[in-house]
Amino acid sequence: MDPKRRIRASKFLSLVLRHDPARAGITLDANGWADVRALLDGCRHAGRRITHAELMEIVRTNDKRRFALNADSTRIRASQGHTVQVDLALEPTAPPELLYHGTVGRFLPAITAEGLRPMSRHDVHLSADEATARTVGSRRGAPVVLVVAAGRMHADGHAFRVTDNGVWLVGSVPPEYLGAPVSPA
Ligand code: HQG
Repeated sequence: MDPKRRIRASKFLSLVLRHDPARAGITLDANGWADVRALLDGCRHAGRRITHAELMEIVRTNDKRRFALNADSTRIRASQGHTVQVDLALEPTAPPELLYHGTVGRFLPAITAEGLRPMSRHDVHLSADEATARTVGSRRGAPVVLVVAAGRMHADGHAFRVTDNGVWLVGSVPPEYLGAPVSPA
C-alpha cells in the first residue's frame, strides 16, 4: 500500500473510531468496538474505500499501533484518543515512577496553574518515555516535555490505566505532581 494512501486511510479511521463514527454510518459498542465489515462498507459509502487487506495492513504496520482487533479479527477499535464516550474497560495498573507529557510552551501558564486536564478527550495521555512525549508535543509546535510523578500520584490514590498501545491514561494531573520542563536532549 502506498504510504501516503496508508496515512490518509489511517487518519480517516482515527476520525471514525475516535471521534465521529457517523462519518462512516456506523456505531461503536460501549467498549469502542466497531464491526470490521460494517466499517469497510461505511468507508466505501463515505467515498473512502479501504479493502479488507489494506485495513489489516494498517492495523499491523501503524507506527503507534493505534488500532486493535479482537481475537477473531471481526471487530476493531482505536486503542486511545477518543472524544466519543466509550469505556475501554482497561484495568487500573500501577504506573512507572515517572511518566512524560509532551505539550507546547503556550499552554504552560495554564498547565502550571491548574495541572493537566483531559481537554476534549476522556483522559490525560502520558508517555512512558521522553522521546515519545516530545513527538506528541511537536504536533503543536516546539515541544516541551513535562515529567509527571506518576508513582507518587498512584500512591496518593490516582487510578492509571495503560492502553493496548502503551499510552498511559489518568483523569487529570494536579500541578503538584508536575516537574519543571525537561530540557531537550
Ligand atoms: C494541553 C495523539 C491548557 C495538553 C498523541 C495538550 C497522544 C492543557 C492539549 C494523544 C491543559 C490536549 C493525546 C491545561 C492539558 N491548560 N492546555 N490545563 N492540560 N493541556 O490532543 O496529549 O497520534 O487532547 O498539553 O500522540 O496532545 O492521535 O492531547 O497539548 O497520544 O494517535 O491540551 O493523541 O495520539 O491535546 O495527545 P490532546 P495530547 P495520535
